[in-house]
Amino acid sequence: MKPSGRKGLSFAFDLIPIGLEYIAAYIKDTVEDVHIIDMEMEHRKFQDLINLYCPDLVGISLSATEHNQGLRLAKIAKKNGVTTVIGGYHPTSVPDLMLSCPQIDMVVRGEGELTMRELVEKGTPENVPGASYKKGGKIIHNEDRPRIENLDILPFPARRLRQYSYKSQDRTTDCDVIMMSRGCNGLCSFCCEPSMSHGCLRCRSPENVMKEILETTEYHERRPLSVVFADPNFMGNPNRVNRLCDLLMEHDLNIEFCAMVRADAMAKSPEIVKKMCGAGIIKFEMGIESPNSKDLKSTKKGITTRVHGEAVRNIRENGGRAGGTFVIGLPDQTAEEIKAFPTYAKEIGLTAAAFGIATPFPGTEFYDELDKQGLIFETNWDNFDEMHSVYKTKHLSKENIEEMATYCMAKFWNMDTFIDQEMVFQKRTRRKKALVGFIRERTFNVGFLANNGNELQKDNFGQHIKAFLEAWVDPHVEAYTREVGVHEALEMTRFLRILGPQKVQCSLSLDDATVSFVFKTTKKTVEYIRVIRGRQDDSTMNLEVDLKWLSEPDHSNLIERLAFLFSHNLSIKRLWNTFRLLVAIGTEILAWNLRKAHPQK
Ligand code: B12
Ligand code: SF4
Repeated sequence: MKPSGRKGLSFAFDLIPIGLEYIAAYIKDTVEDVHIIDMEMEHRKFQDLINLYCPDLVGISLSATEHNQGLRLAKIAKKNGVTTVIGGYHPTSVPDLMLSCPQIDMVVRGEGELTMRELVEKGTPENVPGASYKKGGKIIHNEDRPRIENLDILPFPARRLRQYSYKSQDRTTDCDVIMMSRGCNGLCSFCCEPSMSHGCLRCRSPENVMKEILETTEYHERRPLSVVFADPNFMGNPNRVNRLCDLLMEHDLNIEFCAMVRADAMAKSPEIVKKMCGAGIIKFEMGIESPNSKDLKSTKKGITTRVHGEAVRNIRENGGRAGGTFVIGLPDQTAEEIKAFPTYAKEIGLTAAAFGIATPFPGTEFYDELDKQGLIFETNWDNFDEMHSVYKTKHLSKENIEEMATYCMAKFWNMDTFIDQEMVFQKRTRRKKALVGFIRERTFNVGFLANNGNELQKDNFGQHIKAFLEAWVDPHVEAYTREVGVHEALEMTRFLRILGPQKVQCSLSLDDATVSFVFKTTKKTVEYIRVIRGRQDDSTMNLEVDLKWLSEPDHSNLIERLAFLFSHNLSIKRLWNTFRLLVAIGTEILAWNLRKAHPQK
């Protein structure tokens, strides 16, 4: 079982419980029946599933944010007399805490395949390496199970047992997860990997991975696919990645891969980066963490800021997406330091960035240090999601840090970043993206931000939206779009011809706070995009968006909202301009749909 509860990045796409699929594949032949239930995707109640499947054993996979939901599921299982076992990064770090709950019978520490098989075969946890359990009111921890050194012995994850259709952010493309390696040789103080894999990285053979990729494409009936390599450190063995790229290039696959990589590896191997982008591995997530050497040192990241720029350059030159994650709210960071993060992210050329709040997960060095000093105040595991502040820092309050996270996100994710993404995208595809495709992607971004924001600050959403609006006002957007030319990044020739010379103003407001995006167009170009506080008087047409809508997902008053959107265009001239805008958009949508129906044209 995977408990429900989306957090952070999982609002962007569905999370596939690949660990459970690995275990299911490994025990399939020793049990009568095995089912994988993902409560995030499941519509039936757990009690109904128990009645349906009558399980002897329920295994639950947990990360910290799933602690509460996992215990709830275990309680229901236990009430039905079913034995419970849990595993994953979180229980591996806190087996005693988990076993202190009456509904948990066993914990599997570390990799689960071999331990789970032995458990179901023996029918008892006694003397099963890697298992912790209770006996006579006492908690027993069996010896650790040695790591699986040769990952090629593992059967591929049991995708055929999947009951759900997992999708990527656009909700139309299938997505999947593949692991080339396990573990990481990094020692970052905030990461669970050092305690999970003890600094040991093991890699599958590229041939074995390729076989799984081909099987996965068959599973998805050769539909376009978005695949995340879930390796914590994908470039940990560059030679094997190099060979995998050779194998990938022998096939004509419609797959876009994403990988989590260390910046130093990407800086060191420009040739392999080039090859990866050529082979379809085009999206990268790097732990940039901070522009300050003191933070990189205190977190034991083991890299210098010098490699940041080099890594990003190597990816951009080949048209890849250079994504970076930052850690904000470290114990001695100040507001000024954090405010500089998004600017640094743009300076080094990242085309995607996330700003997570430093979170002490049990099992990490970071947790031990803060716990020793009694600084962790949060007791609800739901909030250990890198989006909430959970411990006391020297200079900033919880509210300050959470608002900083919003500020950084808004400062980075502005129109200049979106256009920059398209300019890099063109290097690889040699074509401009269609305007409709671009707008569609932005609506997914808004959905992601709204979901994330609603989740992050349920009671404080308005305050965060206002911080967002404030951060968006940035003269750099106008300077950048004047220099680059939005029409150079997007295919909009026909659109501009129909729309003509305009100053389209799109105003976003919440209560008394308003920010406007002004798009200045000619018949052939977009001269600039300007972001201003308030409204500008000389626009030729206005679009009005009330951001209260974001916290009200109910679309029953759609007509009312559409009327409000165009409500500031009541003169004949403005109505005519609005009409031109609607015709221009309508024509683009029609062309987009025709192209999708007849891609060869
Ligand atoms: C890939 C990955 C992701 C991907 C997931 C892709 C997918 N599956 O679709 C993405 C990028 C989406 C992601 C998102 C997040 N992640 Co993440 N992620 C990872 C990473 C790199 C690898 C995890 C993985 O897939 N391992 C491979 C599989 C095979 O292993 P596994 O699932 O652990 O399962 C094995 C064992 O744990 C065990 N096991 C697991 N479950 C069970 C159950 C039973 C019954 C048994 C017996 C055994 C068992 O057996 C399995 C097979 O050996 C880790 C580690 C890292 N260094 O960063 C972080 C990590 C898991 N993520 C983490 C976090 C915090 C997050 C986010 C909250 C980040 C954010 N702010 O958005 C979100 C969470 C989203 C959510 N839960 O809603 C933390 C979790 C910390 C903790 N203690 O809980 C980790 C450990 C990183 C860290 N900070 O150290 N993540
Ligand atoms: S490099 Fe990444 S996966 Fe490795 S220890 Fe550091 S944060 Fe964890």
